[in-house]
Amino acid sequence: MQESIKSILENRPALKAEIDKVAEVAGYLWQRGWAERNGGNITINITEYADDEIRTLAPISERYPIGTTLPALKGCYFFCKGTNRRMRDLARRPMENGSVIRIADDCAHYEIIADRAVKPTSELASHLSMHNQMIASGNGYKAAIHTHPIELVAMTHHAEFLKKDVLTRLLWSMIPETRAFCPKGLGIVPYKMPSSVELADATIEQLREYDVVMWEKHGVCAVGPDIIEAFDQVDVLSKSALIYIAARNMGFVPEGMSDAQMNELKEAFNL
Ligand code: 2HA
Ligand code: ZN
Repeated sequence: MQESIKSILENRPALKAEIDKVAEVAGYLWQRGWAERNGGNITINITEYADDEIRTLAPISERYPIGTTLPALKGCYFFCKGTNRRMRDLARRPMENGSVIRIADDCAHYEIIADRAVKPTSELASHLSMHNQMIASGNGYKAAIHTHPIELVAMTHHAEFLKKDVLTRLLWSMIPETRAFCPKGLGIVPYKMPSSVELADATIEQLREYDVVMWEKHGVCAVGPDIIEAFDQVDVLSKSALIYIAARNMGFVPEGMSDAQMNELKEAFNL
């Protein structure tokens, strides 16, 4: 097994453009303080860019188990941040801190095909489960992000905020953008062991209803048509959390927009 010499991105501008977006978002996560050390991960479905040459590339790793079987992923290709890699390094050198994987025909294993044998994220089971569900639902989403936004994680340390849709309503009511641009709100997954299949299963359960899912005392997952839009959802929620905290720091509980004001937005934006 030999690592490829030339990058899979060479002469593939459309694929490179998607990887450039991953690098851009990785930089934002680091700048926000949401990505300490190796914290967080990004995966994107790049199957549409897998031409005949990519499909015949020899693997550069052994076959690894996903940990679960995901039938909708047959024949799919993903770019994944590497496990134990830093988000800030992914921002500068994506192909050295992430890799392209091919899902095996049994839908339970994968192999790395480019550029280097960088093993994918420890949360691969959750990420691939999210992609499996997105493909099965036909929503056209291609990106999944997991990150550790300080204020949103802090909010999950309060039992009241873990009740269904309490946090959604609170965050929606802080500023109109959040109601408009995170229209489904956020689901909650009670604490589970990081990297576990139980966490993956609980996450996709919530994804049936929401595009953003909070992992209690750990972080956020979000999905979207591309990685920029997945990031934007977390960004607007985080902005709302900061407004709430700023108000509490000034010594008052923020009033929040009224139900009538939020419904007006719902109708205006056709949400
Ligand atoms: O990849 O964030 O949840 C590091 C993590 C695990
Ligand atoms: Zn994490």
